[in-house]
Amino acid sequence: MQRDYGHEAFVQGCGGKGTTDLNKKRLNAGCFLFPQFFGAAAQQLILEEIRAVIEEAPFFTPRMPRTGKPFSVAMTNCGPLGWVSDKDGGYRYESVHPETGRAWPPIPSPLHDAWARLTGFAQPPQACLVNYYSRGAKLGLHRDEDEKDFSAPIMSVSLGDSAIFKLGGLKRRDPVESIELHTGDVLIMGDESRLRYHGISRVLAGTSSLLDEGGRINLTLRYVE
Ligand code: MD3
Ligand code: FE
Repeated sequence: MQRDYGHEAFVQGCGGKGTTDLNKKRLNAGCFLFPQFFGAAAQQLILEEIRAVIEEAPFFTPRMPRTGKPFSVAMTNCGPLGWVSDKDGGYRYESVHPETGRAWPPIPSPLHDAWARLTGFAQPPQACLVNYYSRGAKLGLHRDEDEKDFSAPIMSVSLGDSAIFKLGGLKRRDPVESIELHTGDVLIMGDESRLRYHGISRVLAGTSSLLDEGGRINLTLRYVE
C-alpha cells in the first residue's frame, strides 16, 4: 500500500478532498465514474497531445499469446512503460515500441494532473495505454493483472464515440453490469474493484463528433511496479 490518503478515504471518496466538489458516481467499492470530468476544451487539448503521441509511436496490432490471434483494438502507449502483447512473448510491459524500437513518448500533463487529483496515489502513472476502437472493435472480458502492484488504482479516460462497458466481479462467471461510457468520462478502479473482470462490448457509432475518423480512444493509466 503506497497511498498518501487512508484506505477508507479511497473507498468512500476516491482520493478524498480533491474530488468532493466533482460529479462522481460510485459504481462499486473502489470503482468511481466521473461523468464529463473533461469538458469539450480539455478533450480537444488531450486529443491533440494524443495525436502527437500516435505520430511518434504509431498504433500496432497486439496479438494473443500462443494463438497469435489479432486484437480488434489498435494500441500504442506513452509513459516510461507500455503494454504490449504478441504470440511468443505474451502480455507484458516494455520500455520501447515493438515495431520502431524507440522509447514511448511522455504522458501528456493534463492526464498526470487528473491522476494526481482523482486517484490521490502518491506515485505518478508509469504507463498510459492508448486503445483505438474503430466501429466494430471490442475488448473481451478480462482482468488487468500484468502489473506487479495491485494496490495502485487504474484510471481510464474515454474520448470519441460512446461505448458499452461491461463490469463484472472477481470471478469470470460473476454477473456483469453494462455501463455506457461517454467522451470526457473518467473511470477509477481501485481496492476491491482493481481485479474485477471488465471489457468493451460495443462502440456506438456516430455518438460523438470529437474524432473526425469516428470510433473511440480510451486512455488507461497504470502504476506497474
Ligand atoms: C475495471 N480498456 O485496456 S477502460 C484495458 O475502454 C481496458 O479501452 C477498456 O480494459 C477500454 O485493459 C476499459 C476501463 C477499465 C480499465 C481497467 C479496469 C475498467 C476496469 C480494471 C479493473 C476494473
Ligand atoms: Fe482492462
